[in-house]
Amino acid sequence: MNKESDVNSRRGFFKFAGIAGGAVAVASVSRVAMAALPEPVIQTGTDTMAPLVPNTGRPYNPVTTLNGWTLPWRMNQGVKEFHLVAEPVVREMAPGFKAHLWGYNGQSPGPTIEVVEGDRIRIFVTNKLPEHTSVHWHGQRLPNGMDGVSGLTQPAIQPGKTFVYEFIARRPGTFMYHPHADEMTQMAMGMMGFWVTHPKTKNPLIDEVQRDFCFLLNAYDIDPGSYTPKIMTMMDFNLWSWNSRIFPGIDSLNVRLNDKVRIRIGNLTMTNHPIHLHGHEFLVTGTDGGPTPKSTRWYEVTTDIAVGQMRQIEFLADEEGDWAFHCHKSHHTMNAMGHDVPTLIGVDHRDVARKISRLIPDYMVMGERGMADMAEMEMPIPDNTAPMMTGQGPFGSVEMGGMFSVLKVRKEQKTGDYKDPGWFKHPAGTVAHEYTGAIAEPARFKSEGGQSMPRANKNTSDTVVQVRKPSSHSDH
Ligand SMILES: [Cu+2]
Repeated sequence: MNKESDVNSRRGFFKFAGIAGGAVAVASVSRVAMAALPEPVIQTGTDTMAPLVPNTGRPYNPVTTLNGWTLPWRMNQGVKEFHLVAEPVVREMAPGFKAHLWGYNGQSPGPTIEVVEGDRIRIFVTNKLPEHTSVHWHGQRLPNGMDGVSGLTQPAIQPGKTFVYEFIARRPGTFMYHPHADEMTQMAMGMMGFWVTHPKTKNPLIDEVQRDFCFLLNAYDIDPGSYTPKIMTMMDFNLWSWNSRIFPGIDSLNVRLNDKVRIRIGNLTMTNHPIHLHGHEFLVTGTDGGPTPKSTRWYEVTTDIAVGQMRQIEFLADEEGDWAFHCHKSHHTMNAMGHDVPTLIGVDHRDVARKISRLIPDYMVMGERGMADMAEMEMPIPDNTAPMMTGQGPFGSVEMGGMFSVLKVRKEQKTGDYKDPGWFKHPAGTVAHEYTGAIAEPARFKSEGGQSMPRANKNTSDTVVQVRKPSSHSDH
């Protein structure tokens, strides 16, 4: 049947709607249309929808959801009404690689919900999944019966049913939403979304920023050549994503030189992620509990985000360039096939390869000189498989996948313009380059036995460690 053509027709609609712009979309979206909002990835080719400027209710500075969008609402007698539809979706995780996930309103993750501190909110949740679900509003202060834990605080929402949640957004900050029913399956399938509650009045702990980005960390285990995540996986995920996108499918964060930038990140994977920014120092200005007291803030370039946590980082983008921004666990900047491959650096298996290729014509030895070759090789891979490491930069392959993007800081970027400015044009003489002068032999350190406890028996033979790991499972 035609889930695919359904998606395509929605794309067509969205292309059209995209021309009208965000603000108009709020006014014109009826409740029925809201339930059928399309996947915005296709909207303009940049994948990230422009911030949705509110035209009803209290004003605020909207966020930009990386490769995502904000859910429009309807004002009904002072109550902000949203409609979430839990349903199977097709998510393009990177160009040429589609996953069959579960999500909300046409995609995974679901749309970002943005409200203002003190807002009364009513959220209709329609279940179009083949099994029951519920929605937990992660981090919110709310009446116990609105907490969305099926079995504990409410009956589960059965397939075909619609439930209503209603509460007041009591504190400003960064939140998430996700099911609290068959969680292992539903979160492994991509059901989650971001939530931002903006401050009602000027808050001494919440600075005004020019750019405010948000995204969720999520992970999937999808076998090369297949479409559906394996839901029993606990550790060995092979796709590490931001908003269900993997590099080079993750949009860059485009900012103007000297913009104050906030990035909000929530972690709904099964492991922690040390998120690292190049070229700038940031402060953690908010956590799950809201804005951090100023006395607790210090500058750093990496912050670890544990499972279930949210972090807000802030910095002044005062260095021009294309700055890498990524998870610092190197396995999380690889796509499928990144694991279970033995390290073969220094192993010469030309002879073995010759013998095997007589039996298997496409056989290819991987990683004799490191793994960088992998990024350049045109290997035959099954259909619908994300290349392990890709992404062409201005100087060649970036050799990255997974949780990786680029912060682009530009003098020429206009205020409020989120368009990708292209690659940075480095001023002459500011790029690392080959040295072509004479090279002197390095003076090698010669002393031996200088350690505090010298080896007792000098007659035993030395041990040389060969770099060849068995395919042991590393911790992720
Ligand atoms: Cu990570």
